[in-house]
Amino acid sequence: MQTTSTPTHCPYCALQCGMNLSPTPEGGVEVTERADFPVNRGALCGKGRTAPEVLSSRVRLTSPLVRSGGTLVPATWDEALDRIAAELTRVRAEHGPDALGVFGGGGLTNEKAYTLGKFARVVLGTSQIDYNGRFCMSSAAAGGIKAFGLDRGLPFPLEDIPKSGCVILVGSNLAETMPPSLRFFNELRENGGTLIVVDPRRTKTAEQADLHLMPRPGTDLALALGLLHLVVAEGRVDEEYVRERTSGWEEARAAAMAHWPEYVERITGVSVPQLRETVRLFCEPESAMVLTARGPEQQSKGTDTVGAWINLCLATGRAGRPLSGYGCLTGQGNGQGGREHGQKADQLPGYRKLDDPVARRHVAEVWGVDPDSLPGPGRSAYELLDALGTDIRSLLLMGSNPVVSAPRAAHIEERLKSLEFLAVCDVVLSETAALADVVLPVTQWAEETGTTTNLEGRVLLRQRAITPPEGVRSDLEVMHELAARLGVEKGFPTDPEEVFEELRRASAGGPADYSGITYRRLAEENGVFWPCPAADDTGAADSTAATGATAPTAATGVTTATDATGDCEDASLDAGAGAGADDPTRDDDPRAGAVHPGTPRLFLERFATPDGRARFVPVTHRPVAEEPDDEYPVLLTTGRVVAQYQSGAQTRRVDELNAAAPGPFVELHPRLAARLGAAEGDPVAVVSRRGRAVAPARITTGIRPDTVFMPFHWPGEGRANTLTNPALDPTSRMPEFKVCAVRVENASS
Ligand SMILES: Nc1nc2c(c(=O)[nH]1)N[C@H]1C(S)=C(S)[C@@H](COP(=O)(O)OP(=O)(O)OC[C@H]3O[C@@H](n4cnc5c(=O)[nH]c(N)nc54)[C@H](O)[C@@H]3O)O[C@H]1N2
Ligand SMILES: Nc1nc2c(c(=O)[nH]1)N[C@H]1C(S)=C(S)[C@@H](COP(=O)(O)OP(=O)(O)OC[C@H]3O[C@@H](n4cnc5c(=O)[nH]c(N)nc54)[C@H](O)[C@@H]3O)O[C@H]1N2
Ligand code: SF4
Ligand SMILES: [Mo]
Repeated sequence: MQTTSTPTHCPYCALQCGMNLSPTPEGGVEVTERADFPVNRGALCGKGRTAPEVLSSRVRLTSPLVRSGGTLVPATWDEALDRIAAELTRVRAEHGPDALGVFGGGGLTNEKAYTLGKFARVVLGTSQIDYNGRFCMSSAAAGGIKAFGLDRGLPFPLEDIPKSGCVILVGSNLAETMPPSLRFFNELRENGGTLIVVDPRRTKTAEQADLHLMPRPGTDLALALGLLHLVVAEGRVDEEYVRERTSGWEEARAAAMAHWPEYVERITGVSVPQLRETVRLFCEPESAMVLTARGPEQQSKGTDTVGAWINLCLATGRAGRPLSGYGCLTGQGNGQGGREHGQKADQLPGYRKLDDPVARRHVAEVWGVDPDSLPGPGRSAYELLDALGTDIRSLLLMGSNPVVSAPRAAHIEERLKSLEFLAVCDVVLSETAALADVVLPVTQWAEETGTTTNLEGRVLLRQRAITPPEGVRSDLEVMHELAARLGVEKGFPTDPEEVFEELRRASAGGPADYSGITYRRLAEENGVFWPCPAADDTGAADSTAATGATAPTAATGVTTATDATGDCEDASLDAGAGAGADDPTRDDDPRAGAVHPGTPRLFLERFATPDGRARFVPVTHRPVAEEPDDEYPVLLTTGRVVAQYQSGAQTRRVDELNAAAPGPFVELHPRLAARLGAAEGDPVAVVSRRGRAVAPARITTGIRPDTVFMPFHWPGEGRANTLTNPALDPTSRMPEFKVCAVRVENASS
């Protein structure tokens, strides 16, 4: 046990709030305030504050478990690892490497996500790897890559928000999902800026807004197009910006013009005067932003929807300019870094594409393998889970709990049960781990060092603060041991810093370039924004001269932009002046003179496309995958509550959080409740084409009468994902978590 307090970051969401961990006299650890981290300045939500409770061996796994005679029984590490290695070897011999599935998570550190991707391709030789981030921000990522040539959730630090003129927050309930960030929006309003919230529910976030638009779920695409129509009709297009900095305007304009305000009002339920007011508030100030979260993104047209909101920003000159831009509020602790380093089906480290021959050569060289030995792209998360028990015979799962969180979860649970072999690494016995043949108990945040990349693109160091309990090992140790048992003795180090050093080299020159980042810098600088090329391969002096900035404060990293179809081209990115750029004179990197300051602000002079211009995407509205009908007349949408995290595997083990949010519920409008004859707290059944869920009614006028809402944090009878529709976005392969057709029944007996 260390005796001093250790600065680190929360294990949960993408804000990655800073916190100090201090040992207690009883041998535990407590969270104390860490005011120096600019994202939360000491503030924490209840989940972060109580996170140490999940470190306790009272709630966690401390011994490997192996299934024997139908039940999971404690086993030694050697028994458990030998069993996994034997099963993977058998399945591969019988069915080929693509019968081995791997599923990761956006909560895993960069080091783990990187190693998992390498493990799948180098040790198993399988293409069948994907991760839960596909269920999270993949539509925004696809939209960002199409328009800007690059996907980094926010192209600016959160600290810019209070200085902007207007923010439209589309389908984010950040008052519950990222509570400390609410401060930036309150400051925006104190400074005279406006906050517009788009959400079918009057959430805690919507309550803060100057204007709350309450569209029908699944209609954000039409809404954004209607706003763009009005921007054109009212002569508010920034013609010069469109000419100088974008391409494709004519097609996008023509597509938007087909979306008349009255037509959009009919589709969305947002009135024409509200549409006009939104356009006025967004266009009048000097600067403005659009931020999306899961509301508009978790739709079968999420990529197009994000594209439509980006078009609105581009037409009005509100991207790649100070205090303006489009951003996605990424969700998981390492939701950003987790999507950059190769646990995604089509990806290699550094946000490179697996089907790009140049990228394959580069990464294969770092890995010391033949580029031709690397498999090609595999299936997306839902498609992978859906193939379990058929093409995919075994699964190694790390950092996700799909029994609760996957769409059409009863079906996915069946697929998991039909596997020949399932191995799960987790800190607790999650609902998915409970189905496994082997469960490995692993170390977690406070017990191990590693990096995460928060929603701003800020790479952070989480430091080990306490000694893990007897019996657990890290995910990196697991992969090291399995690699050795499968005949790969080298290349799977257990020391996170050693992994990070390799990740730096693998990412060098890629869109998400970490090569200039070291653990030492991260500890000293409170994080570094990528891209951050190593000083020796930036050519900093030359490229800054080219952008006219003063060297080396705005060193420009040359990078490889990847478009949504997988083509790679050379393009350069702008490094704006900003927080990380304050100290241009650092010289602590032993290898070089000027150290790259990192890139807090992207696109200020060019976008990461081949011609430096942002691309408009011509999109038109289309309906949701499952429109209501006589049998299923109501829309179900799903999401989160403040006191529970995701599948609840961790937070449902904390008493204080369970007291605050004890179980599932169905939020419904009084008019719908009256039709059912249901009173507050009565059990109501929600039935979709996938199944039936029952939970107590929570009656509120803060939801549209045609819509019900369920949080998805619980298994069992009230599991929201029993109902959800796995209809996928054609580009991002994101399932339509945010809207499906249901019928609601009174379930009181
Ligand atoms: N407390 C808590 N915090 C979390 C998490 C958690 O599980 N619990 N998870 C983290 C993760 S991984 C993520 S991804 C983020 C998610 O953060 P958010 O995106 O803020 O969370 P959600 O509740 O999924 O969805 C946000 C809002 O979308 C609205 N919505 C539903 N349908 C639509 C629609 O069709 N259009 C629009 N415009 N809005 C719609 C919902 O009513 C909801 O209020 O939160 C992170 N933080
Ligand atoms: N209906 C509906 N469903 C949704 C959503 C929605 O809005 N509506 N949102 C979707 C979104 S955005 C997301 S991100 C997913 C999230 O859903 P999941 O992928 O299920 O995410 P978690 O519940 O965070 O699961 C993480 C698991 O990893 C374990 N774990 C934590 N740390 C570590 C570690 O270091 N190593 C290992 N090996 N394990 C660890 C945790 O104990 C937990 O069991 O849910 C999706 N599902
Ligand atoms: S807002 Fe997110 S990062 Fe901050 S304390 Fe809460 S869960 Fe942790
Ligand atoms: Mo997420």
